[in-house]
Amino acid sequence: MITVLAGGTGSVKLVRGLAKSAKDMTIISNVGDNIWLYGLYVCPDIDTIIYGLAGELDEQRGWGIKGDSFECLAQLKRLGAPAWFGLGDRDIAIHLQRTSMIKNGKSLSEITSWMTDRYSVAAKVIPATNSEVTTRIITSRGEMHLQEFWVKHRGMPRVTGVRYDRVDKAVANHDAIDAIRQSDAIIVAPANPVSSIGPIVALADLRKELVQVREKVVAVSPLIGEKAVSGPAVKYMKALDIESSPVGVARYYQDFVGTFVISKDDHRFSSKIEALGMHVHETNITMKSRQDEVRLGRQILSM
Ligand code: FO1
Ligand code: CA
Repeated sequence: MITVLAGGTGSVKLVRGLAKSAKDMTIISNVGDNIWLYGLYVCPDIDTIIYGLAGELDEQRGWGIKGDSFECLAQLKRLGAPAWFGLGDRDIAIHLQRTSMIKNGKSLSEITSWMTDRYSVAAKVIPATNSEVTTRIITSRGEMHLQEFWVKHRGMPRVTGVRYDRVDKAVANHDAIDAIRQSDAIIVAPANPVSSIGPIVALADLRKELVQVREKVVAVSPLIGEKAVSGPAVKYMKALDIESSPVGVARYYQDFVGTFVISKDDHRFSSKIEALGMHVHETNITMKSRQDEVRLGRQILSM
């Protein structure tokens, strides 16, 4: 069996590729992006992975359900409610049901397991923690929720810091710990290191497990050269003084990753990454098609 540490948009391609070859796959999902809106609990990374595996993801946007409409949001706007977050009509159904289950005492992991069943997704999806851990971005315009920074303010304010609210009090889901212990390989998806993988590995009990099985942990670089494949990774990395290159990411992952997969165009970084005590694997890591996803997935599984 394998376990994947994943965020949303940046991770779903590799997760989908791995699903084609891996029989028994567990995905440990970031929860730092989760947000309460209109009294509803929205879990973007969990939903992106499940919609992606179910074939329902809007792949142009990288989030939400394809073909969805936004009538409810338009009406909310008319009512004067803040409408900066694009909740689709069909997407809202999951937030309504999830919130009602939370109010009835279900845990986020129980709800997520129910959701994979409903969408006929074979993989297990486990929220990294059932505690509310929230990624907060510290900017020139004050501290705000990650979604406020990225969606409401379009990632424009200058970023000076990132923190994971309440991570010190949070405990990892026990099923996530078990999956790490039992897996033949643990794969870190090419996700934003600070906002997608960061909140998962900031859980002290989970990180401790990863450190112990470091030789089985394979990370795929989310950067090619100095640029992120997608999203604001570089902005967050700069704020945390992490060099914006695969070497910077490797250093950030140094204590819990044994093998680092980089683009074959990034050969010049290999020796620096090897000096961190990691194996380096150079290949084509861009995923533009389903074929690319499956090819990279297979390559990782055969390492
Ligand atoms: N991202 C956006 O850039 N704009 C949106 O309006 C938006 C809505 C949205 C709704 C549901 C959902 O599951 C995800 C959504 N996302 C949206 C993506 C989300 O903000 C991601 O967590 C971030 O892009 C960070 O990875
Ligand atoms: Ca995300």
